[in-house]
Amino acid sequence: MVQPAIPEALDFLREHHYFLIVGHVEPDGDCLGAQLGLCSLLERLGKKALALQEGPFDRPETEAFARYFTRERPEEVPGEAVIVLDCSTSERISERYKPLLARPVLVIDHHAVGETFGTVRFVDPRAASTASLVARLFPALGETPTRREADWLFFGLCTDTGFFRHCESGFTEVFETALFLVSRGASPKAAYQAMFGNRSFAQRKLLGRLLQNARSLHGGRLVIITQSRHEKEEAGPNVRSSEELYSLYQTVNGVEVIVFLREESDRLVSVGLRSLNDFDVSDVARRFGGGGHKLASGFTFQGTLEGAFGLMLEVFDRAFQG
Ligand SMILES: [Mn+2]
Repeated sequence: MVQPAIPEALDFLREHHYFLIVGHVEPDGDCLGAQLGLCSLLERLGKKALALQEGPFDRPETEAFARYFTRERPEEVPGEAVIVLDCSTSERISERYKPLLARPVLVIDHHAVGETFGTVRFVDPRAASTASLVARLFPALGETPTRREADWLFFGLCTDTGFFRHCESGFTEVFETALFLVSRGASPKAAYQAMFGNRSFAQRKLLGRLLQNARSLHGGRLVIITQSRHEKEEAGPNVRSSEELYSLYQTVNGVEVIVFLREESDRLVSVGLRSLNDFDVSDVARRFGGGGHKLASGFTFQGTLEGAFGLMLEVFDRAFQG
């Protein structure tokens, strides 16, 4: 049995009839799967719902989702309500959709830290994914997910658990949700293929290159990987390998934190942070205006690649000595 949804969220869904469903910028599988699953549920309940997303859909596992989303928000409809998914703060919402926060807003999220925005909040940090929370809405509203809805939500759950690799003992909620979705037709095999298959040759070459760029610091506790703009351009548009990069370096003996610095322009570096255990990387990300979870977070650095590298050295010199 999946856990119950909170009554306030159910009332919000019952009361309104026209919904705009918003996620975060640079959407991942959890955000997209949760948006589509919820949109489809609301339509089946006889409501009007539109999933808004401007992408980019440039990860190999999210490309196929693009066609289900609308980019521009339509003319305002009287009484319209907004649902924000998978956003720990309103900063995670694209500028294009931020004006929508003036409407009644239901926030559905599973991040532990964040800003308390929205009219009604259905937030459970014990849930492994936002898709898990959307899954709870189905039985609570007397509905059963269709195969397609189950696939979307299962994909979200698989994304945020790294296909169950990040689940520790006691994470029974994950498997209760998985059982619920797989028994409604979700295919683990299809989800695995969608997550890890469908890579291009260029992607594999890039991965090889970035593996070479990694530096091991603090006796192997810290790994910093850099990608220059030149390497990014050489790989071609929409070629990313960051998640695989993290998972490969996570298998290295003694590693605690992995930092991936990607030069976006000569004054902008995106910083991705992953922790394996106790180190809370969301702390670091928040200090520099970013966000995320304890084990996965990120921020944008205004400056050069060398500057970002230096900053990370400074931060972790202090952190690992203290
Ligand atoms: Mn999520």
